[in-house]
Amino acid sequence: MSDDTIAAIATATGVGGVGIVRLSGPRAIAIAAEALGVPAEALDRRVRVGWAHDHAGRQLDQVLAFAMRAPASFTGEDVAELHGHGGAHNLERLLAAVIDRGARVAEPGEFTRRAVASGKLDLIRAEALLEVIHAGSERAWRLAQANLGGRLGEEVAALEHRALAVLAEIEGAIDFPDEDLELAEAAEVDGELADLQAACARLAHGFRHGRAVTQGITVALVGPVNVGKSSLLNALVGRERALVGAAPGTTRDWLEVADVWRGVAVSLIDTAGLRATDDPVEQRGIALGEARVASADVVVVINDGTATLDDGARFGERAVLVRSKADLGDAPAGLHGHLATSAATGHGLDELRRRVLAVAGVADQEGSEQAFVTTARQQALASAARDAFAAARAARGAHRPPEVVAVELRDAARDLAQLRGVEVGERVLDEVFARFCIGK
Ligand SMILES: Nc1nc2c(ncn2[C@@H]2O[C@H](COP(=O)(O)OP(=O)(O)OP(=O)(O)O)[C@@H](O)[C@H]2O)c(=O)[nH]1
Ligand SMILES: [Mg+2]
Repeated sequence: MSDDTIAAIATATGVGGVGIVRLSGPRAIAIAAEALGVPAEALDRRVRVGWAHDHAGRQLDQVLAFAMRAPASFTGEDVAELHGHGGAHNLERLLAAVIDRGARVAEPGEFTRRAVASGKLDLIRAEALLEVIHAGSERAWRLAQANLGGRLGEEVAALEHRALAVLAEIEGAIDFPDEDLELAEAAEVDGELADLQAACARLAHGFRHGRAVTQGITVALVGPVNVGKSSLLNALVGRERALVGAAPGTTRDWLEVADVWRGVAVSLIDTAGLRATDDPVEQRGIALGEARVASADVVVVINDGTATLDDGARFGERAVLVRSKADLGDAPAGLHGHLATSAATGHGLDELRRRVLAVAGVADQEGSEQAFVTTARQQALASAARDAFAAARAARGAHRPPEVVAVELRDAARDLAQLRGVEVGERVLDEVFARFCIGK
């Protein structure tokens, strides 16, 4: 339990009907009651209307106030809330009124951090909470809510439990060296280790999906001048966003358009057509586009059959090869393997969206009970657990002493525990909660 009391505006800044100043810590309820000029008990189990006053006794705002006693609160500590009228200045004054009475301004994510510290939330659910708040698409929201509901945490806890069960078997063999594992038991242990390694590998691999769904993906359209990149962008987003022209070199800057494909946020980038040019402005436009393409998740390489062929090899697995203007006739030789599309008729656009999402790692369908990791922290620990299980299997395969296998299994179990947030260091917590806003 912390011995200081924190306070922050918990609602978004700006104009709103209602805004909330939240306090947590040992003096939370006393401070809120003092601001209202009522005894602390007056806020227990009832919502109270009253005028809040600043430290000098000046009337500030009419508020609703109520208290939640530890441990029955979000943070697990005493919590009080003042619901004032929305509006940045009004809420700043209410916040100042509780700071003057001894609370301190909360750090970003500090309320949630206290909830984790008091065991109200595990770290995975705290991370999911952040994702619920930031969810910009239906799938991001659904995935975040699933993890907030405990889906990922439960799966990880189950894997950890199984790792500890195998560890117990192995340690039995250490304690009673004469009783080597029976053949059947040994096969069971090996099978279980293979399953655990596979499950952790699946979790680690699922990060591509989790990240794409949570953070959205960027998709760049590239190709020679005049092949129809801007037309394709307009057709994909269903409105005239980029300038289209019959003359080559129409697009000179790159531009970015937000869209949503199958519930995933997509940032589409149109680029200046590639060609050799002496025009310094056009050269600069091409260079800026290339810099943006370098960080795109997926690169759609477009050709209409009249331009030099580009196999997109420099983009590796990020490339999706597309033939444009398919309405003009059959594929010229060399473009047979390319996905045929037409901005004019809409042909092939759905398939293009599907392929782009697949290249970005978005699973076609989220299995209803499948869990996904969504942060780099989670992925790193799932990978570490996978590797530790692999090392344990290798040690058994090489008939190393059970002590060696046990060391690897303990590592795997510790990685899984840390994934859930057990015994993670302050530095990791600092990093996780730095991404939160103040007041959460
Ligand atoms: N028939 C047909 N014409 C198309 C299609 N897409 C684009 N065009 C035409 O091709 C020309 C170039 O289109 P843009 O979309 O400006 O091509 P771009 O690749 O963005 O060109 P730059 O910005 O100059 O590099 C225009 O005259 C378009 O009308 C298509 O699907 N079918
Ligand atoms: Mg263009």
